[in-house]
Amino acid sequence: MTRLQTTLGQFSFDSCVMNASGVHCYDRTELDDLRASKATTFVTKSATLNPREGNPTPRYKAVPLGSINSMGLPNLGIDYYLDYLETVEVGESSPFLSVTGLSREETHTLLRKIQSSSYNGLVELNLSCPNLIGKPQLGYDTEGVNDLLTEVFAYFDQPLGVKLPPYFDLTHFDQIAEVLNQFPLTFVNTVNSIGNALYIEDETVAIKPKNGFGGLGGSYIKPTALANVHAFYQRLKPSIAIIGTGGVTSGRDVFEHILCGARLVQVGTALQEEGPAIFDRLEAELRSIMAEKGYECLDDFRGKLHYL
Ligand code: HRO
Repeated sequence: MTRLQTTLGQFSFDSCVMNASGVHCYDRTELDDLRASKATTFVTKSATLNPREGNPTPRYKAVPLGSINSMGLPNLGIDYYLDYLETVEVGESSPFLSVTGLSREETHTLLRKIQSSSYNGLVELNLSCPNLIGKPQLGYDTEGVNDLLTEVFAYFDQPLGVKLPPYFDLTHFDQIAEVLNQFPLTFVNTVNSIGNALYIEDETVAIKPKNGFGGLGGSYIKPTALANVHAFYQRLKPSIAIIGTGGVTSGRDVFEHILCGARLVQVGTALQEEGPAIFDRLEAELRSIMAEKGYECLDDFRGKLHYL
């Protein structure tokens, strides 16, 4: 029997697939669905200090090879997700609470609130929302990431990771990895959507905010996601685990993320389109690939990508 168990820092998980933040994780009902599914754990929608309505609709569109979104961070506010997480036992395997501040001060307020709450599980700091009008993605500002994490780790001692935007140049991987390696991060989650893409139907954009510019997800972005997972696998110190996100629609895609070095694999667009039953299918497809290749557990092939 193949085993899909994995670990991340001090936590261990029965399987390796879960939702990506932003998909099927807005409220209690959706989070309960994930907990009832074969997803091994879940991450919440990125929370801000106050609830937000998000951008005008239509703001998400499924397209033939993926999706484009400009949701604009609709969420129910940090207190809602902290209340929800009080009902969830953080044991050997933890949920992920995703947060993002609209300013540096707000990020600190959020993290201090978490620190003084009863939630003691994993926290994902989203440094890469591409859809906030007038606000750049902090993940592209290496110095800004360094300054923020320096301030954060002066007081924050829960297991913390960062959600990064995709990078496209090897020197940019070198620069951001050098910064990240200076901190006691539990994980790096790569990638968020490819920011500010434009999808056109006939002569018109597909979504309303920002005249159609939005984050690209789904099959379009798998090669970029795999490159980012593997580039960080090659550069990060081994104590920083990698979560692979981007372009996962099949067990084969999960297999490829793990081959590139991922310890957990998240599903966004395909979960939005197929619903939480997708986790059952992904696990079954992954198990059958592993069985065919004679792999008994994820360690048998994690990070062991072959080069020519
Ligand atoms: O809410 C969004 O518009 C959004 C967020 Cl926060 C994010 O991190 N990534 C994305 O594609 N959309």
